[in-house]
Amino acid sequence: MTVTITAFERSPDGGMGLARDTRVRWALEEVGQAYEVRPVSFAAMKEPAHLAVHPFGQIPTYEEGDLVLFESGAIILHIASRHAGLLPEDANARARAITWMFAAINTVEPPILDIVTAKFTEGDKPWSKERMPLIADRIRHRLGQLSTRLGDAEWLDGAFSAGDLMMVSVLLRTRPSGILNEFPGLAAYVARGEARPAYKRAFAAQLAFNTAQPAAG
Ligand code: GTB
Repeated sequence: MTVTITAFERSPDGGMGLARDTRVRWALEEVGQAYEVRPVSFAAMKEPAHLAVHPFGQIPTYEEGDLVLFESGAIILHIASRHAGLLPEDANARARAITWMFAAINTVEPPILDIVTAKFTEGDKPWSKERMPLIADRIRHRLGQLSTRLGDAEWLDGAFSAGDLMMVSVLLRTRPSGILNEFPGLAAYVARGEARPAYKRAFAAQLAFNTAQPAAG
């Protein structure tokens, strides 16, 4: 069955791989599932046709026959549940891997998103500069806790799983701020994720996609 995902027609990051289609591409590459990509412009995202697929007018979405999904976490959980390779067979280990997926998007990602909002959406507000160090410290607090838990381990819980895929994807967004490099253990963990052949394929695909599209306007 053909799998189609949506991605920015042209990502604002110019192909750095930080938009959330990259994590979905990575999961599809890990399990060896071919996919097609439908580009969506910012304007088209808010049109009825796309809102029928994604109620919040965002990317990524996932279509497979009659199945239509949105939310990168749900999409990756679906991919990992349907294919071998991203979740352990053992029921308890599987539950722990899913826990790490939720930890990545519910506990680690929110303060990271705050810094993006503070910088790009609220950057012109008089209080924005004052807020920035507070948000950065909240990120440092979480990354410190995560770094302690990871310790010298290669992955968060045994073999690489969808939990690591999600956590690495979330942590990548802290790199532009420089905060990731304050935690050498986590920086090395992210580098291990990026070194996976499936990640490299996903990254290259989104880069080619973002650099091949004609410029908007
Ligand atoms: N919770 C949803 C999920 O996990 O799928 C969040 C989806 C989401 O935020 N999608 C963003 C979007 O569609 C793209 S990924 N935004 C358009 C809109 O809301 O109108 C977020 C993102 C955007 C840009 C960069 N960047 O340029 O670096 C990185 C990440």
